[in-house]
Amino acid sequence: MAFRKNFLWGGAVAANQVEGAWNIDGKGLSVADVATYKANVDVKDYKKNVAVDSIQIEKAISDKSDEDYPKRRGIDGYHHYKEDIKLFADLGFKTLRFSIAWTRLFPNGDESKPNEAGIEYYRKVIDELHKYNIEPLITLSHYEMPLNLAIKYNGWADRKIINCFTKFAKVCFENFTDVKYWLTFNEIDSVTRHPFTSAGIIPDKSENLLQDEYQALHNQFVASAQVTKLVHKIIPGSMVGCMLTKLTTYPAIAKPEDVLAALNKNIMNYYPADVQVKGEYPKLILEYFKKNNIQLDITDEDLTTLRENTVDFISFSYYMSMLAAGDESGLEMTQGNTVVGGKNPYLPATEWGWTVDPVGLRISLIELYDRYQKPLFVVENGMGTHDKLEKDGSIHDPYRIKYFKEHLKAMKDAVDNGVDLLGYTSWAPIDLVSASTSQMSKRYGFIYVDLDDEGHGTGKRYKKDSFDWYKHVIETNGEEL
Ligand code: BGP
Repeated sequence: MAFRKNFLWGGAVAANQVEGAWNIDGKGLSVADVATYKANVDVKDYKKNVAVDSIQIEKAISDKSDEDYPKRRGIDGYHHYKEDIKLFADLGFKTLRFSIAWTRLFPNGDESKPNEAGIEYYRKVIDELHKYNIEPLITLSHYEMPLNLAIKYNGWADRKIINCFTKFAKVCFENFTDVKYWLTFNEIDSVTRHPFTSAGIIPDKSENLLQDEYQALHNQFVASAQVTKLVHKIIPGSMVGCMLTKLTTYPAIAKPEDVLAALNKNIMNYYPADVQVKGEYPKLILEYFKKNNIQLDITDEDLTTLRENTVDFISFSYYMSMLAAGDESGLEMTQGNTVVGGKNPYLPATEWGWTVDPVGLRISLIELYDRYQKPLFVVENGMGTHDKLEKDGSIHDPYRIKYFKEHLKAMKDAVDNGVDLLGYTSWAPIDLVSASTSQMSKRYGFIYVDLDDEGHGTGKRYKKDSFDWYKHVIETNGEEL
């Protein structure tokens, strides 16, 4: 069986990793603007390592330069959007997944009126995409909430943010009625892994961090359901997806204790999708809350909103898989996508330690489809590597072609198994600043951007060898990989 005829091939980026222009045209500070360069994320204490504390935030606010804050620079996509979209059109993209920086529309997040310059900017981006028949796929929240809301309310831990977000989303829907596909929260499950980046929670301000994290997640579920209702009303025919980090976990060995450990990890990974797809909390999760003394503020109205406004499709990122064991002391640990888990001896890994597991993508697709029976969308998948720009302007990246070839083959196999797949957007079609480490040298693109970790370079865009390869894949609708 082949990919559907109107399969949405494309790529995915996020505003805070691409745009730069952190203080241009009225944009306010976001949580991404205080993130510093961290090349060496410690595997042992990953969560602590990616945390941002009050002292760092204060320092960042008083620092008006972009020197220590790579996401303030991005790849200056804000000023290069026409050139970049033209390159995406040249790749044959049917869709581009990108996010709208909340702080361009509401610099502090709680103003009563939006910043018109922000709306105008995204209007131009959407028009440019439509010029090439590229369907926008917009993420409303991708690790870039207003810093002001983090400081004032401890982010999403406070349910007041639900209305701030709904107001922002409403402005997007009313101004961009020609956009059909929307995602609410990028990797919504990541709130419990990096609460500041994902939900604006400043850990040193939390009296009960675990409870704040799950409350924030709940508030995001409600906000997501609320805006789903809104967009269905404002844009008839629109489609909303939840977005999950697919962290596929295998048992280290066939020992039942290890199987149980993997099962529990997978259940925790699935539950945000359960809530958004089925419209209610799974019983096992409610039991987990009880056992861990997590007392959430969940109103009857929240439960109705969740039940009545489930998502239309399920989107997810997939990069790697991990191992779990009943007793993890014997496991070699490795890092993956904002997570640490057991290293699989049967799989190769990237320079950053993320395992490469194409079959895991097939497994994930089958599991998700079997569990939910809803259309799926792979909205992130790719491999971060060092690339070399040759003197003649070429970049030879056979490893990237190999990675994508294997993953697309696995995806095809899943479709052949009967999975209903809407599309695929690679992460990321163009080099950008890494979410976890803020490195520029961790490159994902088919398009090379001449900038280094310090932001030095011409900023010029070059096509890598993988560019023509992916273009051909799209041309043949994945028939020829
Ligand atoms: C996902 C994020 C992206 C992206 C990607 C790769 O978790 O949604 O924003 O960056 O991972 O991660 P990194 O940039 O840390 O290599």
